[in-house]
Amino acid sequence: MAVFLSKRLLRLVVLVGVCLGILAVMSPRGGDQSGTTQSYLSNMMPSNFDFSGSKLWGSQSNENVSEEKERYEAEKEKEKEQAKSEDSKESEESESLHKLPSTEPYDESKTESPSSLEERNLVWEYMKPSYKNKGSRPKACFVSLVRNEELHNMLESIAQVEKKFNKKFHYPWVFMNEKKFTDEFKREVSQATSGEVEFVLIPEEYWSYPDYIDQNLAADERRKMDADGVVYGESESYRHMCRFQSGFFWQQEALDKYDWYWRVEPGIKLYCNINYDVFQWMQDNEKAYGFTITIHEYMRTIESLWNTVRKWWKKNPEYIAKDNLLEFISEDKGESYNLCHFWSNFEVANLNLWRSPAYRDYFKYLDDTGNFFYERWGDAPVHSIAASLFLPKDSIHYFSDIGYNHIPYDNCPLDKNVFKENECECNPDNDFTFHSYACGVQYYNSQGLTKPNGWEKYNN
Ligand SMILES: Nc1nc2c(ncn2[C@@H]2O[C@H](COP(=O)(O)OP(=O)(O)OP(=O)(O)O)[C@@H](O)[C@H]2O)c(=O)[nH]1
Ligand SMILES: [Mg+2]
Repeated sequence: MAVFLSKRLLRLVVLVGVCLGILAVMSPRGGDQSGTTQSYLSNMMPSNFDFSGSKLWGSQSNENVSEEKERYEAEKEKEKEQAKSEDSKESEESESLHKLPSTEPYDESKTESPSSLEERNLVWEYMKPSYKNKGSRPKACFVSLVRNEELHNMLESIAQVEKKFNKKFHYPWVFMNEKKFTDEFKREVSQATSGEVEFVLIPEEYWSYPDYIDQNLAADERRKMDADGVVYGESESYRHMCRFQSGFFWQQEALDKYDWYWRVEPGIKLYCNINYDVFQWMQDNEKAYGFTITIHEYMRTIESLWNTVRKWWKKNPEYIAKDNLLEFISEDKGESYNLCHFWSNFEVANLNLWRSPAYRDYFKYLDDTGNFFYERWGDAPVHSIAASLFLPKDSIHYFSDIGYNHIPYDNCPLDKNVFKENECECNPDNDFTFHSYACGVQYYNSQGLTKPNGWEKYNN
């Protein structure tokens, strides 16, 4: 019994000892127990827990709470610093020879939640419904972003388009402007067109600075670009225009009823008759983007564009088409941008390309950098990179048969039969396609097309 009692006593002593030990370990460095308990608990709380407003700490003195708040703030600062250094590591990585994700097609059998599957559908899947209209008249229009002062040049363009094409097809025309069109403008263009016309006053939200733009910084950068002699380097409106053409023209309500658009700028020329319905041909042959002229961009205007695209690409590999046209825009498998793009003053394209979740996400990602304003990103490289990455390459089409001029370059058919049949009024010697400043060579190579005989003589 005594042995039994003393054993129990011993166990009790050990137990008490252990408890005291634990208490000793937990005892406050500065003798403030409550503070320690709080800090112990704070390790278990989510780091964004708001200590100040919490009932949990209701019994704490204000001093303890503010001490803990300080510690919390310090931790938050540390986290921010870490996140920053991770970000810069990431951008270093993307600048280095880091492999981009493969261009394997998106695996639809992947078990994803329906909503994310929907959002991440391939661009082609998104565009598919518009091709169900095959064989019927396409829902199509001309689109011109234009200023009132450009009325005369706009009338010249309309006359060209009507004479060479639209007098046979009567497609409607949508004119857009961030300022109200004058009555004179409306009257004159309405008389000049053979289809319906619509005038869009662009809402301010699409033609103004987003609140995250540092306008002083933007002005500084414009001054620098101007000093460097960059075309439109100083222009604020040019930047709004490029951003609008990249991300917003296709969002204007007036275009909701259409699947197709043909962009026409003031002062362009069409050199040849176009005897077929270009929209119908695009639709019925499952094309998505058509162009006439390719060209290199000025590096100075898009210095950070490619790195931004690469970062987006890494985050969204599902959107990249397997049989894309990357080779047109990059000669080292995406490591760098070769500055090639489709000259966007002429575009015949499916609006659903820009409406797709992929393009919306891509545009937002680009726009969030502010570099439409701090640099001078053009809608031509922005569109061309997207089309080259998102579309199957056989849905991109070069209209070698459409004689076209936007000062100072010509697309003039080199094929003698096409030239004759369509009564072209241009000089093939001036054709820009295979000029070294153009990107016809890169385009033909990337599409696996045979270049016309004698193309080399243009390659100066
Ligand atoms: N409403 C409006 N349209 C504009 C403005 N700036 C340009 N545009 C239009 O946007 C399109 C592209 O502008 P352009 O000035 O031709 O740009 P660009 O083709 O790069 O340059 P250029 O070689 O000078 O023709 C044209 O259709 C212009 O009419 C603007 O401030 N307001
Ligand atoms: Mg122009």
